Amino acid sequence: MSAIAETAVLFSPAARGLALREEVRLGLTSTPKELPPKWFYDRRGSELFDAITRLPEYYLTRAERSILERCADEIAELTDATTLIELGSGTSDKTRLLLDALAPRRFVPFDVSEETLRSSAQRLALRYPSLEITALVGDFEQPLPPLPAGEPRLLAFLGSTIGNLTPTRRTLFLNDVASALDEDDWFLLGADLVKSPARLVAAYNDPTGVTREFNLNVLRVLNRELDADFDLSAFEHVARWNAEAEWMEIYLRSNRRQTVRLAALELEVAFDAGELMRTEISAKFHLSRLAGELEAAGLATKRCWTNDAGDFAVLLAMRPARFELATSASAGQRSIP
Ligand code: SAH
Ligand code: AVI
Repeated sequence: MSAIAETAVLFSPAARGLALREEVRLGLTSTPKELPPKWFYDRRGSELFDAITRLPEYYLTRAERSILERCADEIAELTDATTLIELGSGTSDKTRLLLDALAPRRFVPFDVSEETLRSSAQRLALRYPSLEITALVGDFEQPLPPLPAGEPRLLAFLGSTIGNLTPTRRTLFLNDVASALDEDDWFLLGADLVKSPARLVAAYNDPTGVTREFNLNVLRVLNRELDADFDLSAFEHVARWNAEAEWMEIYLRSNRRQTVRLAALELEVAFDAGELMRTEISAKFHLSRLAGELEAAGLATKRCWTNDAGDFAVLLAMRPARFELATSASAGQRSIP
């Protein structure tokens, strides 16, 4: 078989553009202002995230990798999955541990960032020439498309990207995942755990400024795609631990009073000096409560693993037989070819 990965665009450039305009307009006209994190990830944003994963302070990726190194064989044994689907796949770097252990027939990486998705799918195609790869450009916050047939299937959501969803969105997402899976399909979830605020704050405030660049990158995306005139030097990176909500809050702080124009939206937005605009949350979890959230969505946790330091968890859950389906209103995205 030739080493070519097929790519299907479920989130068309037109739909993507419309979503960007709607979400940015809503976020910038809300009080307080906010921007959804999915718009960080153009090519540069994906590269910056990749650089974050190698920072000494950003323990998440290393912790999750160490768990997968230890448990990938067990995951393969328990699930016997022949199709691996990965949401928010990015570079699919850690996923190779799963691909090696499972040796599935088909891999379906799914990401909103088309360039990253295409290049990582091509890289994987070269490394795994007999693997059928169907890369999907899509938004996992919209109803998931029908998953490819070929049970047993394993749907992976790694990196604690689940922490970037607000609690309401997280509930909707988990319900959607449960609806998308058939009986005896599996869900593999990587989640960062609550720990000392000092370590958390350090992970999102690296002294080399990579996280700051990643955060500011969303303004570059808006300048390019919405013909906006954000002056990046007029915003500062702020990352704080919210102890009550148990999440990191990432903001851009306007360092002066200013007005920004977004020509494509015919919108002018005034910022006060010191005003905070939230660009991301990164929720941290307690293992038992997270398993409870999965259960409430109809997903039974069968196994979970943490790294030695107890920083990070990987949960393996399944759609038990006889679970009553709340059918997904799956109209938002086309089905998978
Ligand atoms: N899973 C990888 C990458 C995590 S970075 C890891 O564990 O390292 C988060 C990834 O999710 C990025 O590749 C980003 O493009 C993607 N992403 C963020 N929001 C998304 C959304 N709403 N729909 C689909 N992909 C999304
Ligand atoms: C992708 N996501 C899980 C990262 C996180 O840790 O919340 C994004 C990130 N933001 C700043 N640093 C990393």
